[in-house]
Amino acid sequence: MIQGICFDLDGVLIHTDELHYLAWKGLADRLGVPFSREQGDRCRGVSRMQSLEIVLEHAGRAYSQEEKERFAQEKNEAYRAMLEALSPADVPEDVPPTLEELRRRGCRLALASGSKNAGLILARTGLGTYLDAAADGNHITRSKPDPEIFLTAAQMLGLPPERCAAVDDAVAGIQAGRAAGMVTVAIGDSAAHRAGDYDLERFGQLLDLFPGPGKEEGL
Ligand code: B16
Repeated sequence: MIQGICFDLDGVLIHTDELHYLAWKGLADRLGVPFSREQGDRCRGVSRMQSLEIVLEHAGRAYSQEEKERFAQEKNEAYRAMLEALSPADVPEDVPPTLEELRRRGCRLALASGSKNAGLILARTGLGTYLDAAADGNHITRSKPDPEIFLTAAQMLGLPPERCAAVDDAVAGIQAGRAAGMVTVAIGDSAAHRAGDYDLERFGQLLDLFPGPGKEEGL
C-alpha cells in the first residue's frame, strides 16, 4: 500500500517550468542563439548546467567553463527575480485541496525537486504548509534521472521507497522515480509521452489513485 507521495515542483505543483523557459530564452536571445520550445521541454527535470548545454546546442561556437558558469548565474538571477513576484494566487487552484485531501486520507507528502530555488518557491506560494518534508537540489549531488532526490524524499518521510509514489512532469523525473523503486505517476509532458505507470490529465485525478483507508487501493 502506498503511504507517501513525492512530488516534483516545477510543472507539477506550480508552473514555474514556464519561468525557467522564459529565463533561458532571455539568455539565448541575448547571446543570439536560437532556442525552441522543444529544447525548453528537454530542460524539464534536468540540472541547471545540463539545461545550459541544451540552450547552447545551436550556438555555433564553443564556450569556456567560466563563461558557462557566468551564463548559468545570469539565468538564475533572472529566474529568481521572476520567483520573487510569485504568490499563493499562482498555485493551480486544484493543487491545495488535492494535497489537503490526500493528507486527510493518511498519505504523507514530500517535495522531490531538483531545483536549488525550491525553498524560495515554497515560501512565496505557501505550498510548504501542505507538505511533510521537502527534498530539493541543495540536498543532492546527482540530478534526475538519478533516483537520489526521490530516495532522499522517502527517507525524510521515514518510508521505504516502495511504499511511495513519484509524481513528475518530466520524463527524466519518471525515470528517477522508477529507479528509486517507486510507483510512478506522470502528469503534463511526461503523461503525453505515456512515461508513467499511471498517466494523468489533471492533478486532481490523484484522488482516484489514492482513495484512502478502507477503500480499494487505486494503485
Ligand atoms: P534550479 P524540478 C528542476 O526542478 C527543473 O525542472 C529544471 O528545469 C531545472 O534545471 C532544475 O530543477 C534545477 O533548477 O536552476 O532552479 O536549481 O522539476 O526537479 O522541480
